[in-house]
Amino acid sequence: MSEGVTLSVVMPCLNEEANVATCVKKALAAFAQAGIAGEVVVVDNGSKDRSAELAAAAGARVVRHDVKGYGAALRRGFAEARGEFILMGDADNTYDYTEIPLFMAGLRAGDDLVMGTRLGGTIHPGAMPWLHRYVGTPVLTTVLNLFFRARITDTNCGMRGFRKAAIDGLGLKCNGMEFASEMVVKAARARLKIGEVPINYYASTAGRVVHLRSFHDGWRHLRFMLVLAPKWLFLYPGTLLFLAGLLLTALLQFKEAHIFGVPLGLSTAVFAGAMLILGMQIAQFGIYAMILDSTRGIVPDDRVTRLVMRHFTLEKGLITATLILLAGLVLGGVTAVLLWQVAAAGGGISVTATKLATLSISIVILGIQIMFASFYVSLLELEKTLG
Ligand SMILES: Nc1nc2c(ncn2[C@@H]2O[C@H](COP(=O)(O)OP(=O)(O)O)[C@@H](O)[C@H]2O)c(=O)[nH]1
Ligand SMILES: [Mg+2]
Repeated sequence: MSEGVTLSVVMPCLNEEANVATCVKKALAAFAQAGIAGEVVVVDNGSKDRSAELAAAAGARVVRHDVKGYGAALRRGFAEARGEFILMGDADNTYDYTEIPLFMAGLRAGDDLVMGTRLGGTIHPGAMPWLHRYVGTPVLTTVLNLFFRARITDTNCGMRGFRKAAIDGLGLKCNGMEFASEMVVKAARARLKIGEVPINYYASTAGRVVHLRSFHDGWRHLRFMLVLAPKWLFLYPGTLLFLAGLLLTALLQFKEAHIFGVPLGLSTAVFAGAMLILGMQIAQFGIYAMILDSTRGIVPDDRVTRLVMRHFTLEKGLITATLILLAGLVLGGVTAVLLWQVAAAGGGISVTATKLATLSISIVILGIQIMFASFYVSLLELEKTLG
């Protein structure tokens, strides 16, 4: 890239006067030892101590940024970086910058993103609180791997190397700590090549103010993964609920059907109807979200989106909806006749007729819902054709 810089080390820094100079010096030493044409960019946004001055004295280019937050600082640092590759890491001396060559090896071998892994490496005494080591990080990592098939072992690791152009294309936006998740999630969704290297993780200086707030930031990471995984948030649970509703509805048609010895009666019919409607609604949100993702073009289309995009037309949607609606109305008519007959014969509540009434109402609702959903999907698709 420009001016012959191969690697830019970007460090976000907020009140790290005890450690930032050491970090900068270690990175520069690694450049010298491995023969890397490198630069160190320290991004400070509001340190009240001498961080900026000490970082500059140690040989870093210090950039001031006025938007607060870890993600905001890093994004500014990436924009300032002149290298073809970037390595990001904390300025608290918890990461060992002499390990830079490990990341360079991965990047030179063709990885777009090389994640450090503390869990797969060595966590030195006092470096990571118990809650993060055994709960937070493993849980978030498992969710990430499940949702996005990333196959990494430490999603929260703050030391990462990447090809600048690959990450620039991801449209990263977060300002806070959840930026760490945003980067891996979007990289995995965009099917970038992600590698991993085991690293050492050390305790920082005693008494240092930690910026990460366990529950607040943990939730923000999780929230982020959920909204970027519409299949897991909406489509799978919604479909499951709908199928369970269908199964119950089928069972309800048999008089002798029992679940755990209890006969299936009117309340089960009401539950089944609710499951059908709710399941369909939740799954529909998933389809909207997936089409929206594909409209934005950062993510390769998945199978469901492709299927919808290829086969869906507003007319097909409306015809299907009308047929379902008609089926519901016919069933409703039949039910009404049945109810009149029972009433005429002086009977009380007819279980069969009430079950049918519930079912017909559910089917009518589903039909109407599919009708409006079809309009909404075609609106989203229009966005894609126009965009
Ligand atoms: N510039 C800047 N740096 C920040 C901000 N918040 C955190 N940092 C830096 O980002 C790095 C990570 O923060 P840290 O407290 O070590 O989080 P942890 O390693 O996840 O516990 C450190 O180098 C901090 O100085 C911020 O708002 N602005
Ligand atoms: Mg840290």
